[in-house]
Amino acid sequence: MTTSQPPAAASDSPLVRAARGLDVPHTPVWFMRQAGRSLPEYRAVREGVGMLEACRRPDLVTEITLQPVRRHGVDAAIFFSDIVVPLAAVGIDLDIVPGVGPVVAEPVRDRAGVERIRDLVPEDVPDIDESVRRLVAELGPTPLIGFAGAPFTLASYLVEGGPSKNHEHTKALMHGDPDLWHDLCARLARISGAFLRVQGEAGASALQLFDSWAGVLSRADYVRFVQEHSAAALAEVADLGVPRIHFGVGTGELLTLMGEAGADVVGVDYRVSLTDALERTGGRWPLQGNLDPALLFAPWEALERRVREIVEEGRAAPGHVFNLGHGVLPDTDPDVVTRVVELVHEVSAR
Ligand code: 1CP
Repeated sequence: MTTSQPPAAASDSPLVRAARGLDVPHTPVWFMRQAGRSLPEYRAVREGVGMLEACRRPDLVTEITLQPVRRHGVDAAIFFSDIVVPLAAVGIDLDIVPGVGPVVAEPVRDRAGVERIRDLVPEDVPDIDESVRRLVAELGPTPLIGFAGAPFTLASYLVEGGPSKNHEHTKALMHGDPDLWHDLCARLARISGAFLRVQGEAGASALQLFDSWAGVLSRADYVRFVQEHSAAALAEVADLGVPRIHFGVGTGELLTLMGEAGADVVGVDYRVSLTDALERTGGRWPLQGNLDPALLFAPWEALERRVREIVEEGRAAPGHVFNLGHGVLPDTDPDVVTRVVELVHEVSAR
């Protein structure tokens, strides 16, 4: 597979410029989970097609990724896939169960389980390469954001066997057998890095590492057990020269550590204001965030006030990409999402 550069216009888009700390015509905005159940056109396309299957079909991936761009006029597309797609691609037996999330047939809790996890090679995911190339061609000046799950969040699904509130098996393994934990995370970092690289080499304009569940860790545990592995995944794509966004939920205490893992942009969830995030990170990184997704259900006046505040707070950062603090909730009214995009563009126009 040959390496493709992102289109020049996409590399000079508001999203990429903000991520590099350059001046922008308006604050760029996109939403985590902007494709998905909140859109009737998504539900129509997904009818009768399993999630993992949908992620491996370039016709569906292309269509679903483009839907929110057409409908909302967002400043970036996020590649339609899932963090467990590369795990399935290296032969781990798992499924994405509707209403639940990823479920792993045999949770990974011992050396034999860890040793079965092999590296991802581009030949495992030719469809991902194809989907990204098609999308980059269709999107033109709109940047495509590629993504992967970070080692800790991936490890949590593998060790717990599915979604978890307390991550008890994961933390037990981490503290009980640090060598095995580091071996597991080193393998996941290579998979994650390779998955990012496939998307970057096919022309994605930015890459986001989702460490969604890292917020359950103390700073000390993050440093001792996680940071180096996320850093390894991010380092795998450093030479591509596209901005790398590093995001987690409830990671207010970890923002600087996540930046120092090698990010160009630090994602902030709604629990910490952008002003506080800026202070905590010392203005070292552009920030992405951080509207509470539940506020999309609030009366327009309340939502508008909050959007304006976030845009205003973001002006003080070296760069600001407007987003939610986490993903769009399934019952969100899509028209409200479109209105927020318009409002962000209007109030931030320079
Ligand atoms: O059948 C369906 O429609 C299932 C719902 C769904 C969707 C639409 C899942 C299952 N994944 C996705 C797509 C998805 N997953 C995207 C699409 C692109 C976009 O943002 O528009 C992305 C970026 C992801 C990444 C992902 N998957 C994360 C990180 C982001 C986050 O939300 O924190 C995580 C944690 C997952 C695991 C996962 N996959 C699906 C669900 C419901 C979950 C979460 C389960 C849990 O609570 O642990």
